[in-house]
Formats: sequence, structure tokens, C-alpha cells
Amino acid sequence: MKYILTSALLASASFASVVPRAQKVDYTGFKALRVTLPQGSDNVKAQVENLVAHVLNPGQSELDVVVAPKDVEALTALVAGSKVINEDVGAALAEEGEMGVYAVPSESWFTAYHPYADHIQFLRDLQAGYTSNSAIVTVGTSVQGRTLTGIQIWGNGGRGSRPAVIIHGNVHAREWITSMTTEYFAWQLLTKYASDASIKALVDKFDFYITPIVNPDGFLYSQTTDRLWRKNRQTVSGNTCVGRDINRNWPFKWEVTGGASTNPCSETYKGVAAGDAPENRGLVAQVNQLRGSRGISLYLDVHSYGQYILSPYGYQCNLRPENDAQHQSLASRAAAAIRAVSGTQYTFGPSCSTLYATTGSSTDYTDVTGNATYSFTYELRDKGTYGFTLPANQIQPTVRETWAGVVSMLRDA
Ligand code: 0X9
Ligand code: ZN
Repeated sequence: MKYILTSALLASASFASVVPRAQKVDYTGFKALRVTLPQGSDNVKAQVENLVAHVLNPGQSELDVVVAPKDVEALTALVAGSKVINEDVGAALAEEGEMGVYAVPSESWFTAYHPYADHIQFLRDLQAGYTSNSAIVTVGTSVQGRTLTGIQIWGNGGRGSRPAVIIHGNVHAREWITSMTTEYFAWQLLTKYASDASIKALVDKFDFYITPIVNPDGFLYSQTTDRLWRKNRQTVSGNTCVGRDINRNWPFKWEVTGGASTNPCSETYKGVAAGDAPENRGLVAQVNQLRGSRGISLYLDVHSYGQYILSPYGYQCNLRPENDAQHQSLASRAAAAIRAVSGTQYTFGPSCSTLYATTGSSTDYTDVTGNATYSFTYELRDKGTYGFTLPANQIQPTVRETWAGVVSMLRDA
């Protein structure tokens, strides 16, 4: 199916430098650049954020950005260095492939990207085939009133009898490969339970809660209006910019500075108060409820891109969980399992020191407040060539290699 625009879905510009428009953002001729910021340059960073259409990878010294052709010169003049990572973002979007046509769940689901409504249908149809050991669960509600729809999967202990594994996908709207991948986890667990003893052992060991799209409003907006939208779709009183970053809104170390933005126009806007995004309220309630009942063995927050497996913490670069060595051991073995499938190389390590500082992020909350034994953020393929718009022919290779990494973690956890 092609994208369909209805008048209800037409919305204003997603970034400050462009006037409101009444159509889908056209990225033809836009470039993706990896820019190096001058040392200690918060001011330059702010100017870059203002000038570009999107910051793709909100790092500290290096940023991946998408910039309109007319602004390339001004951008390169601002920064210390820059390298083109994609000559034409519009052309890369076209390579993503046509939307799939809906059919009952089968392996072919993982050969195309899909409209939001079909993702929900996929989950419902999958669950309907395995009613004795799965259920559809509602984890919360979005800003615009959509449900955060998840699937719970259990084994021979019965529903709700084993330690929890919580998996979140598509926190960031534009990271489409992450809903495909988390759906593949659910698909594997259910379709292989009866025929594969090694999968059965995992399903019998844990209670799985997989929510492939925890940011439904943002996801829909990325399909109708701006393919590179990241945040939720929450407004801010007195400001025209939209969206809180769900991965900067968790109520743990939210108030710490340096790992999120207080500017509502920024891609990493943290919100007005800790946990003030409705999506976060639902996710927090899920984590708290499972902490208090069966306990959480493993939490996975699945993002793209960069090929990383990141452990806590985001808010402090020299702080480690007391079971850091075990976190690194699980991550290292998962990275090896991924590499064994396809040769794809992952980097692993503590989030802040390996990638960049984040405050109010998911895995810090699940590690400390959620008391999860293990918490990881996955950053899936690739390393910037296609970025968020990974071509459809990379969906199957990506979901398969990632599943090998996750199976390795589930065995070790
Ligand atoms: O910045 C983020 O939220 C994640 N990267 S992304 O490009 N997908 O936006 C990384 C978050 C990792 N950090 C922690 N969870 N601490
Ligand atoms: Zn992300």
C-alpha cells in the first residue's frame, strides 16, 4: 500500500526552520551529514539544531543530521568537520520499498514495512493462533488516545507465573526496523514453541511482554507526514513545537542536566516534568507492576541505528550497576551470536561511556527503580548509510540476526 494522506492527518512542519506545510515532507536532495562539533560548543550545537531538518543521532561531539540542500553550506561553515553519509535522503527513502499488503501472519510479513493499523492486526492475528499461551495486553494510552498494544506470552507455568521479560519497540517513531524486529521475537516464541525444544525452554522460563510500538502517534505521523519524526505528538503550552522524547521522560534522574534538552523544539526534549508523557505513564506502570509481582529478569529497549548493545547507565559515565560484569558478559555473547549469523558487528558497553549521556532514559529506570536483573538498549542496523530508512531487503537479515542475539541473552539471563 502506498502512503495515504487524509485531511485529518495533514499537519504542520516538524521542524522550526520550515514554514507549516500541508503535505508529506519531501526529502529529495536533502543530505545526511556526520558533523563534528567544536570543543565545548553548546552554542554551535544549538545553532546546528536550528538549521537542520533533523538530528538523527543526538550525540555530544558528533551529530548525524539531515539538512536541506540550501543549508548545507551554512552548516559546514558552523562545524569543525563534516562528512556526507547520504547524498540524497529522498532517494534512500524510496529504497525502503512499498508498504506490504496485509495477509495473515507468515514469514513474509518480515519482507516489507507496514502501516500502523496492520501492525496491530498482525499482533491480534498472531495471538488468535495461540490463545492458550498468549494474550493481547494494553500497556497504556498515547497522547492522542491510541492504546499501547502488546502481547503477553507464557509457557508451561501458566499465565503470569515466571519472571518477566519486557521488550519495547518503536519508542522513537522513525525507527521502523524495531517494530518489525520485536514482532519477530513474538513470532518466533509462538510459532516455534511446539516444535523447537530450545524455544520451548525459553517460553517456559519467562513471561514475555512485547510491545512492538510504544509510540503509536509518532509512528503514524512518521507514516503520514514526516518519515524522520522521532518524538511523541504531545504539545507544550505556549510553544509551537511538538513532541517529548519518550526516552528522556522516564522518572529516574530526569532532573539531571546534560543528557536531554529543555527546548521543546529539540529532538531530545525531556518534557515539563518527569514522566509527563502519557506513553511513559503506561510504560512506568508496566515496569512497576511487574517489579512488584514476579520481578523483571530482562528489559530490552529496541532502537536503531548504530549497531550497539548498551547497558546502564546513561546519566553518569563512570557509574556501573553492581552486576556490570554480568551485563557485559551477556552483551558480549549476544554480539558474538549476531556476528555468527551474518557477520554484522556490534559494539557493546555501558551506555553513557560507549554512546553518549542520556537522562530520564528507559534502561536506567528499569535497572534502578524496576530492579530488573538485566537492562539493555539495542541499536539495530545500520551504521548510518541508510540509518532509519533501512531498505526492505534488510528486514529479514536484521530480524534474524537480532533474534540470535536475544536468544543468547535469554539463555544466559
Ligand atoms: O538517544 C537515544 O535515546 C538512543 N539512541 S537513538 O539514536 N535510537 O535515539 C540511545 C539511548 C541509550 N541510552 C540509554 N538508554 N541509557
Ligand atoms: Zn531510538
